[in-house]
Amino acid sequence: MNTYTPPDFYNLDALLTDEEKLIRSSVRQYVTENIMPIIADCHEQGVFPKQIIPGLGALGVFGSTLKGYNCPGLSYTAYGLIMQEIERADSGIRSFVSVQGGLCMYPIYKYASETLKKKFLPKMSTGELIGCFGLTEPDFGSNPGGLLTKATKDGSDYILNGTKMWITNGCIADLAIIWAKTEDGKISGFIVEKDFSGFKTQEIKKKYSLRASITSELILDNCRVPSTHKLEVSGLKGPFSCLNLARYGISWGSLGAAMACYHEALEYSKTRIQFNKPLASFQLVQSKLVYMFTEITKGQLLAYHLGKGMDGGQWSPQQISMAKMNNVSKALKIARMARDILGANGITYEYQCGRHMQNLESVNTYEGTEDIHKLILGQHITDIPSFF
Ligand code: TGC
Ligand code: FAD
Repeated sequence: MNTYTPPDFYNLDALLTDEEKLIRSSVRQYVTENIMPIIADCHEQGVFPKQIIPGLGALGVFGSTLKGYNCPGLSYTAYGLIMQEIERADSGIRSFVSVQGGLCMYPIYKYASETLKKKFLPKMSTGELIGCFGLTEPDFGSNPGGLLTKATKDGSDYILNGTKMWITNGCIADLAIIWAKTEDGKISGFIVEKDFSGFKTQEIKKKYSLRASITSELILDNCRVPSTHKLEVSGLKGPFSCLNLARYGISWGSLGAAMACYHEALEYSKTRIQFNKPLASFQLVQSKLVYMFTEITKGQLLAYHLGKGMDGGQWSPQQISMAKMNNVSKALKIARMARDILGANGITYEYQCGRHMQNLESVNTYEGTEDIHKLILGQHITDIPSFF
């Protein structure tokens, strides 16, 4: 297979800073040398490759937009490029990075005391400490406002009771950001350390998607949490403010997966001969390749422009919804098309597109399903909420 060169049809590279290009090439090199050679086996065996954590930490990918606490304070565009390069290898590895930085380090940085920031953030930036984010429950996924986990005040502590479901990194996490309702019915966040009494995790097995990522159930059974560990934010805007950064990262990450599939399908179609001609010479195959190329280019424009808007402080959650919804949904279609072009070979671990296709089914569901983002945008343009 030829060297990996992703499409840049509208010459977006010319708009990136030298620092952004350098970060992208460092992460691309790390991914090529350390993740690509092992990822198919990890996916097949259902194993998360923990050995890559220190290397990713040394690259500065955890909490990369945060300033101080050993975090590099990179631009949102640089953060997006990092996510793109990592998800080129596998959505599960990008998930690990999204959760660590966007969903765990960010709320600690924004809403925790200085003491806890100093305690957790430097070690999370290197990957010595791992976080997970518990919002979803067995009966409350798209509608987290209904969540049942309770936090009851008891002296200087809170007692947490409830169950969280589908939690990335859960079983390997040193701390969990848990969203629970206090006695006034408002949603609050708590930092739960793994050795707090009453906190247990259980890995969710037998997944056919995101197999190189750990997904867990979290059980809080009279879990005692000091009130120092309660985050300074009240209501759903607490968890949703974290989702913005993670959803933005996914809009870039999914492009990385799409680019990997496109590259694989293009190379394959040039060398696979049927009816005495390469597949790439047939009009129907070219039509599929052109669809992929066009959708990747459109997705790049969305992600790039959103990133530069965020760097300049000009963005809205609805813009992030459009980028997440569109780029993941198109990446999933691209992965399915690439799998189709590869014929029977497309279902094997010798190639990437089948694995990306399986992973992107989860990416289309988590961080707000495709339809939930449609409803967010529907409300934005009509002023009429139609969630219920
Ligand atoms: P709604 O009434 O719309 O809002 C409640 C309060 O939240 C504020 N808000 C936001 N604030 C910041 N950023 C955002 N994006 C915000 N969206 C809403 C809003 O202003 C309001 O504030 P206030 O002060 O007025 O109280 O809430 P709703 O209950 O009607 O929600 C509607 C809906 C469906 C859009 C929302 O519930 C939703 O987004 N559902 C999707 C759930 C979701 O995305 N879960 C993700 C779980 S984490 C995960 O999947 C990790 S995957 C691992 C990986 O990333 O790799
Ligand atoms: P449901 O909410 O039951 O939705 C099912 C279907 O109904 C979807 O198609 C949805 O679009 C549709 N639907 C729902 N409501 C409406 C409506 N009002 N109108 C029209 N259609 C609707 N969560 C965390 O908190 N932390 C994590 O780290 C995390 N990691 C995850 C990792 C993986 C691999 C997966 C698969 C999920 C993860 N999640 C995590 C959970 C994820 O956020 C939820 O799966 C997601 O929010 C959807 O919730 P649900 O699965 O309960 O589906």
